Amino acid sequence: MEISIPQQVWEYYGLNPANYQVSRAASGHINQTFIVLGKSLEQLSWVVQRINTQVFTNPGAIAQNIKLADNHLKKHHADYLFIAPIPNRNGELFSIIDGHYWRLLPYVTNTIALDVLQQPLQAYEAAKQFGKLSRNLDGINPEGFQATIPRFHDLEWRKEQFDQALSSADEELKMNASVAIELANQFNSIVKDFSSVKHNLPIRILHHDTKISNALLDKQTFEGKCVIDLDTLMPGYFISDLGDMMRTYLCAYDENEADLAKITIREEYFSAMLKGYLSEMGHILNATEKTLILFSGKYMIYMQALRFLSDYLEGSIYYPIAYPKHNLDRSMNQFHLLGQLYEKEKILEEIVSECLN
Ligand code: GN1
Ligand code: MG
Repeated sequence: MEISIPQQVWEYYGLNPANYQVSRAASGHINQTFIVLGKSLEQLSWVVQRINTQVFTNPGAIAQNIKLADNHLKKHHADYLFIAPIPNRNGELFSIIDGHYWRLLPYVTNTIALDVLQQPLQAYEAAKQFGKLSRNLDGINPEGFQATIPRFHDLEWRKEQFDQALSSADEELKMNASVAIELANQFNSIVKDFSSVKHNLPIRILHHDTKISNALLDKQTFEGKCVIDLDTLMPGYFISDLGDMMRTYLCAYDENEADLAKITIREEYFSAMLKGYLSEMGHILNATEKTLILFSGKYMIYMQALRFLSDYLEGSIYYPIAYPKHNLDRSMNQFHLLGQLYEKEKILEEIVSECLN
């Protein structure tokens, strides 16, 4: 059923719908997002979102985390552009209408969100924005922050979920996915590596969804402006953020590309991404974290491959699909990207050393 913005949402924020032109945002798997553009120049533009509460079962945790971060940023980094939801007429970050959670966010004019990068400069600028968020939140007390999705980036758990999905999967789906299943098992050592390194990593407040389309860049100059989509702003390890950047910055095609021959890694984007990220986080990451830069990519790409594959085996109940094998193709895309990362490991490690010096 086509969802539209209910009248009460407009009322909660004192907006008149007649003054706006509403369209649906094209990207984002989970929430429903509307772009609400002011029809005249005096009118500000907005983003309206309906939260997927099957995925985010505790929206209160999202609001709480954002408030804690917002207070810290206002106090210590007053100039930082933090895209927090606008409080409604009751001062709340969510407006609950017929059991659905709605929110209003500022629309940042003259910016673009890309699905794939076309210039290394964009990789530098976007990575710098995610690095800046982590740097500005460095030192914040993680107490009071909650996991908005428990065990979200716990690779051991994602592997267990995959094993479960496999054991209860339909025979036909299993047969279709036999190559991907084989790959899932082949790369299993990444889970063991994660288990052994995680205890040595500091807990930070991180974004946890640093895919490229969550960075806003200036439309003309591509200068980084801010990051969006703060639902998973929560405690975790830095490998989540840096890894998801690798997953989405390095290839010229996104996770939906089914032609595997196109899935290759662009070293110059890796270098630009890392420089941008380290320009903010270089002095904050500790020595152990610095040894795990390339590992972060393996960890996140493998996890996303497992998540797409598990969903395929479960009948595609989590990620919306455009055709029956979509999640299988996405999973193969990610395994291929992972393979490329291993193939280029030596040269990428050289770039890491160069960037750290
Ligand atoms: C989902 O909805 P979106 O596009 O922001 C997912 C991320 C995945 C991403 C893959 C809550 O993010 O973890 O990396 O799809 N978010 C959730 O494109 O599961
Ligand atoms: Mg997201």
